[in-house]
Amino acid sequence: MKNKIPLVLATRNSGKINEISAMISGLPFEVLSVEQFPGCPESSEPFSTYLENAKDKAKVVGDFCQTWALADDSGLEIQALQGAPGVLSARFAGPGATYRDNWEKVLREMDHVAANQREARFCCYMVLYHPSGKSFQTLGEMKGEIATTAQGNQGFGYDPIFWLPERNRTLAQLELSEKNKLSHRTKALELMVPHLEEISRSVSQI
Ligand code: ITT
Repeated sequence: MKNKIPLVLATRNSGKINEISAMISGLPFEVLSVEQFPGCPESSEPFSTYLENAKDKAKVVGDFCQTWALADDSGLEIQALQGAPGVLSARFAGPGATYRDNWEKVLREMDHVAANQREARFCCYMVLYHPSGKSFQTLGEMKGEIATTAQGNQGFGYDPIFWLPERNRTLAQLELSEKNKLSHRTKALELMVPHLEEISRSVSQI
């Protein structure tokens, strides 16, 4: 097939863009950014579930750009905090919070929590949407623990406090290629690959 299929990443999070672009680079899709579509609206993520928010993010962008759109809504869930920050991960320390504000709040709230009760997981609900109405959804998860101090400067979001016992490091101490072998986003995208392949096959037959 000569032409690649346009696919807009429905996010303005540069960490996600770097990760997804690297993961998808082997497939016959031309990965586009919302910045290439002036005036492209953004979902306000109004829902209380990841899946509804991910669907809304993908639909808002796909309908505007009239192409396939790929979105994810993801978050950190901490057992000792009854699943918080959860769907509010991006805004845990309030509207406009920085990544640092958010992970500092987690560290403060986890201050009293014993070493053997610091389990956490990332989850990623991914939605691939086309304005014709076709859509696919997948879920990826990654288990770990909340560190007692922030370490590392790679990645984004809560990576500096997400401890991987089997690596003896936080996610922010891993290179992007290493994180991309393990992450919740990778797992969701791996499950999306058969759908992307099916789309590329059906387009190449036209
Ligand atoms: P978009 O909505 O534009 O995609 P966002 O940053 O608002 O970007 P989410 O609504 O999905 O993304 O919020 C997810 C938050 O969860 C994100 O801001 C991070 O704080 C955190 N998060 C998600 N995936 C992460 C990862 O791989 N590493 C660290 N933190 C992550």
